[in-house]
Amino acid sequence: MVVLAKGELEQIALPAVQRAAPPLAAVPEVDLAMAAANAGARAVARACEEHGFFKVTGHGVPAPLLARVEAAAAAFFALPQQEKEKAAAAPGGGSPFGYASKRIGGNGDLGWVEYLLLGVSAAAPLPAAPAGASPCSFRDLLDEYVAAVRRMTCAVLELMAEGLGLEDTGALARLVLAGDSDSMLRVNHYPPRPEPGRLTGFGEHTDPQIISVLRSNATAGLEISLRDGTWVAVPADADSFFVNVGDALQVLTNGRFRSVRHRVMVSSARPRVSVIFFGGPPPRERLAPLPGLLDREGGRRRYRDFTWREYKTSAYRTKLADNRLGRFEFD
Ligand code: GA4
Repeated sequence: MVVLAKGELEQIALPAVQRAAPPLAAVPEVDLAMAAANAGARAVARACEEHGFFKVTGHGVPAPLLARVEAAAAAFFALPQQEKEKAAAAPGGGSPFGYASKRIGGNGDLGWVEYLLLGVSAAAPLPAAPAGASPCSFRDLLDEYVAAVRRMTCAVLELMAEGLGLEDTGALARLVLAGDSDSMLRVNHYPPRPEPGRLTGFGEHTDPQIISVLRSNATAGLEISLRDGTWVAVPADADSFFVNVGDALQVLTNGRFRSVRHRVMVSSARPRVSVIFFGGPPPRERLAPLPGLLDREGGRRRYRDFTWREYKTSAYRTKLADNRLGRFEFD
């Protein structure tokens, strides 16, 4: 990673509180393998209402696949800067897709991170592989990973629908399985901090999509904001996945599930690598409370009607920390 130019580091919006956040005492956890027998749907719904966040164990994504992805990601980020930048120029690459370093989005946000961002819709042919030592195999590997994680994501979405009491328990999963689902994969590399202290790796934000499914190496850094605004650190866990409720799911549940504000702080001397699958709906999809939900909630809608395309266009014009749903809320 190129060292930041003098003065550039100061532009990284560091949170006012530099003290380490206390650990989240009880991370809500759902064992997918046992969910049916274990009232998993109710536990998932509770976690989504309270935190918009939970851990998934028993996920069925093979450990060797996780290890291969982690090793390939580490190898990619270890390439010379020039090689990595070629990935951004690859066909199908380029903003917002491809490789980037320190710059997050197009509106001036900076973080102590470099990353690959790829479109991974369920059916469309995938863009060309990023350049690198063995680019084709890296892209192929990521495709294999996405297929496994998408399957698991759908199982989680079905539990959410069941926990919401929906008759149609496939309603959420279908959005992510659609051939034109607007889903993405992000591979983040947070280099070790250059000097003691805490740096903002990825500033606080909510994810715009329906669901984000994250895995990281055994390095801490992820923090979430609780309902009362307190930041808590999520203990590292390289074997499990973490699920975030995104803005679109908050809207689909009329505010019942909470899109969780989160960030990544870099305080470790070890590099952190995370891989996140963002499950998004098709662009034309109208985001409105799921059928059956409103009847039970007094019939009052919290958000006006909009499509995912409309929301995404608006979200991509915002700064990372902005409240993106605000302008879609009824007074
Ligand atoms: C947050 C979730 C995903 O990482 C992402 C991010 C995107 C980007 O990095 O380009 C955004 C950010 C994310 C939210 C608001 C906009 C868009 C940066 C930014 C300032 C890929 C996404 O879809 O939205």
